[in-house]
Amino acid sequence: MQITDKVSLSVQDGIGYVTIDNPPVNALGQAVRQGIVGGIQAAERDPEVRIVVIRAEGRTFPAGADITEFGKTPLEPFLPDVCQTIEDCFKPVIAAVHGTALGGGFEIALSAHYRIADARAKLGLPEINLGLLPGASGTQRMPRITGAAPALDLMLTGAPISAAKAMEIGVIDEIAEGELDDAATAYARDLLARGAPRRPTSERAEGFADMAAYDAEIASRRAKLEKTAKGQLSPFAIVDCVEAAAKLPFAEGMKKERAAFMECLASDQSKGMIHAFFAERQTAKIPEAAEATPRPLDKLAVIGGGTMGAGIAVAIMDAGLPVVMIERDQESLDRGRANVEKVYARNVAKGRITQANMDNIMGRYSGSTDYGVLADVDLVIEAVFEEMGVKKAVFAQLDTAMKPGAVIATNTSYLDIDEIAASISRPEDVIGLHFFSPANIMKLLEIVVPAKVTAEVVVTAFELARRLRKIPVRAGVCDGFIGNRILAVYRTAADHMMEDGASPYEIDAAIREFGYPMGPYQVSDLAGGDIGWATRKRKAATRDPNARYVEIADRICENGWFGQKTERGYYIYADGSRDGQEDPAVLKIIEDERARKGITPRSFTTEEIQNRYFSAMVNEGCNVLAEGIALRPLDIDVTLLYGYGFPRWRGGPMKWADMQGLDVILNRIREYAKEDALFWRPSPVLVKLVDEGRNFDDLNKGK
Ligand code: 3H9
Repeated sequence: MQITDKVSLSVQDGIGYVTIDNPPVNALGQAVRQGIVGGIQAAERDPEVRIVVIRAEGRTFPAGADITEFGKTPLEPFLPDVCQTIEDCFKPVIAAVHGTALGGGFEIALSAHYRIADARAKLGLPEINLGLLPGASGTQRMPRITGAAPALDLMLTGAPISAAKAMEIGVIDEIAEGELDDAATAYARDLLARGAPRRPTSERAEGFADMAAYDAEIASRRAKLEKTAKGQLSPFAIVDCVEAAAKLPFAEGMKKERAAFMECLASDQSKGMIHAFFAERQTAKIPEAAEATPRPLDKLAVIGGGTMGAGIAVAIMDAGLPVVMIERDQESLDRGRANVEKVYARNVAKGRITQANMDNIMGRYSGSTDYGVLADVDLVIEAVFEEMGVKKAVFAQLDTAMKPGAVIATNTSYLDIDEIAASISRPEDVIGLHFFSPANIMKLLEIVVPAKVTAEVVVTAFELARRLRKIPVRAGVCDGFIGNRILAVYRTAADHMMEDGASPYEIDAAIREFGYPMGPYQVSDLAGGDIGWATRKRKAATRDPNARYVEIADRICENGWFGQKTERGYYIYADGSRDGQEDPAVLKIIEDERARKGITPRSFTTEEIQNRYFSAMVNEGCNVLAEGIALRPLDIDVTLLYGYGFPRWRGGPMKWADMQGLDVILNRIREYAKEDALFWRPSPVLVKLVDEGRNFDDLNKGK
């Protein structure tokens, strides 16, 4: 019997099967919620039904509430009420779980009286990743079964657990041997034969057996969050709700959970994170996808075994693909292999993989100093020294060595890829693959699309990103592409503030306070100041003579203070420590520079530092859009989120700007322009959007 177009009820041998069918992930939209309630009620009415099984078609048990409904007027029945209907069913209810039972899906299962899972199922409460908390009884029902620690582990990390782990902590009663549907039917028959009663989770209390341990867990999590999640709403709300589960009657706890959920849902934090969730899936949607299919990607190669080349090789091997590393001589090749082995050896030392795993993975590695071995390679990534002449020399050799149709990629972060492509006979096969260091860890991959490349090569690069489990962003050719180009501008805004009176330590603190793990001067010390110094020297001749140029960084580098690797940069790193201390000598350099330029220092509030820094970021983001370097504002958001540490709970700079109001940002920029009209030129895109009363979200939606 069809209950709604997404849910049906069928009855066989006394068992009522309520089946959810809402591809792709059985999200719990209105028609599903209404269907579950209708299905349970119909099963209650049907005298033939003695026990109910809730199951799902397709690849998964519901993966949660329908996130696309968030922000719209909520439609009844609400999910907590659906869960209550399941629990209140006067016939026993079993949830049969497969795939990824996440969020509301797991809460549906927790509201059933019994739970059986496919052995490969994953269960989790990832709402925290959306700035939310489990809002359909998860914070109240789960701790009643497991106590505080396992419940908080799930809710605060958002990471799913295996069926076996779920069984260990008591939230799954049976793991299916063989087919889940058959096992669920057998389990239902067994419960009927045993006369097993309903077992409402809201009446269970084994999780509260040791209240001293429960309270201690709550206190310790709260203390930890003070250090790790300051300023964020949902982690603290989760702990409050789990505490309430043990302190308040169930119905009261549910009210608290609902209120906290609605508060989080209304916050900018969840709007930012929900934006990020969809944005990171949107970036793979590119115009070329409609016109081409990827080329084969069976054998890959990397040119260069330095930090970047080795990291890329590891990323490839981690994806289960073979890689060939090319270096110019045996000594460099040995060093390259050692760089790769170092990554895995550390994983072995930390117990993340076994030595046997490492040996197995290293079986996918081969190295050579002879470009001839590249004859059967499908895609090569050049990761040699960042210098046009060096790159062109490598590309000339690749042109000779690679088979026709091979993709030839460069990992350059700044150089003109059109120029590199034009230097060989097949520019249509050349593309930029800009990895971020460490390349095997960082999720972002800027795919830089030069003028002559074919659509087929572009989609092949996106397919590579998918296989490497990277988040790809399509970028156009310009100095620094999306990320580094925008970085150069907001770093300059920071340097201006430093020269005008803010210390690098105040600036770093303000940016950390915004939610970044590190401030810009800490990042510079980590990356090495010499790299930026070399770039500045390279560009000195072409710099606009009217543009303000801050020389503080050059003075610091002239002392050989390049950051952590020299134990001194903007900070002092005593005895190789990574915790930098403020350096009076740096403050003196800054003071001298101000005096030399006749600048009387003034003070900056945290808010002003943040406003200037992020206004510069957003304005350059608009320029990047205007030139077609980024397809949509969301591509900029994803770049800054995954490559540059922008806090996810703020959604990315463009989403943040939308939430601030674009008119507010534009007014700030116009105000700053009174001091420096050249640097603070409002981007025409920003002006146009404000004039037309539109925002970046409209651009994302193609409006
Ligand atoms: C919640 O449950 C709140 C409750 O506690 C309380 C409520 C009152 N809704 O990721 P994929 C789309 S909060 C709507 O590419 P995969 C996704 O956008 C929710 N749409 O597949 C994509 O669309 P498109 C808690 C959703 O196999 C398509 O499905 N749950 C939802 O790589 C395929 O997705 C979560 O946070 C959704 N819930 O990964 C889980 N989920 O094709 C969120 C997915 O148009 N989901 N879509 O781009 C996931 O983590 C992954 O999607 C999943 C599958 C692991 C399930």
